Amino acid sequence: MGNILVTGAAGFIGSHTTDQLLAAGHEVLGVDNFRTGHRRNLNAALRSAAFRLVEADVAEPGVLAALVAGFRPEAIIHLAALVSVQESIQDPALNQRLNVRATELVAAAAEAQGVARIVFASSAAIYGDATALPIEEEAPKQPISPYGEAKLVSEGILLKTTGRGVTVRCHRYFNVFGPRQDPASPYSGVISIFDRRYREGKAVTIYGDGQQTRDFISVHDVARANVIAATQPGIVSGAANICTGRATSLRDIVAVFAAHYPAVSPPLYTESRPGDIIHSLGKPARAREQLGFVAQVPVAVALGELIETQ
Ligand code: UD2
Repeated sequence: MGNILVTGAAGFIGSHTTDQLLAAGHEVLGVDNFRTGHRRNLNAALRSAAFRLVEADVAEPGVLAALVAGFRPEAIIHLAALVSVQESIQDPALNQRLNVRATELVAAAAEAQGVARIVFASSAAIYGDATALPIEEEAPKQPISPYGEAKLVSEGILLKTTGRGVTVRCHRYFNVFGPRQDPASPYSGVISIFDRRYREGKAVTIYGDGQQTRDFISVHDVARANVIAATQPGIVSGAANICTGRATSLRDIVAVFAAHYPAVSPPLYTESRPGDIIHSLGKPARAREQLGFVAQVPVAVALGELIETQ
């Protein structure tokens, strides 16, 4: 079992990835600056002797190089990021620093110190408003936000290192949901917002008619894809969608919540959000071919688990 360094370990996807790595017997060094991550997400991990957590900013020059030199990881799973599309529009310089500069430092540290693999949190946001569904990896890349642009640029930076002995996997996550996702802003993932509203006994708001669909994928599946890419022998470099290939509408989501919370008032319907897309769906074939990854948790099951989570 190897040493794996996880950046953004205290975040939503990072903490689940850390939990699965530890369960599989790996030694994990987690790095987080707690800007949007939370120590409480790592409560379970922190009880493991195989886990160490360092508070540091990976966009700060020298930080990663020192950590990699000390820990000698065989893989870096780079999940630290500015995760809000909205914030990337408001503060493009911060987006550049946290989403591009940090990636350059990951690439440089990996290359200089012989790290065998990098797994990177890319996003379906790199495709922008895709016209043909399901979205294939070869589809046009026309990101419509600084966030999507930074993820696309980062893929390029990382894939350049592959010629120099590093295997790189770029994971284009679709709509990830599950426990520990932060519902803090109106632009947080819709399921995290709905979960909080139902827990509070309040009606949710649906923008539009609720027939819009997304390729919602459980964070448990996403974490498993990360573990496979970081640890399984024989993986080749490349980028792939991490999605289910199944469309779920907001009405489908609300139906599951409503069944669990019969006392909560029905949703309020209001105008669609400007710029909102109606349908998004990924094609999952390439992740299956290149990683042997197939999403396993049905959305209704993962939603039920989220609702039951304390
Ligand atoms: C956004 C981000 C994406 C990612 C994702 C989080 C953009 C362009 N994309 O995409 O990068 O961060 O969110 O999963 O910003 N909705 C409601 N009621 C609410 C909240 C949302 O009806 O209280 C609707 C929303 O208008 C949209 C759908 O739910 O039609 C999904 O919204 P989302 O923000 O979870 O996800 P998405 O795919 O629009």
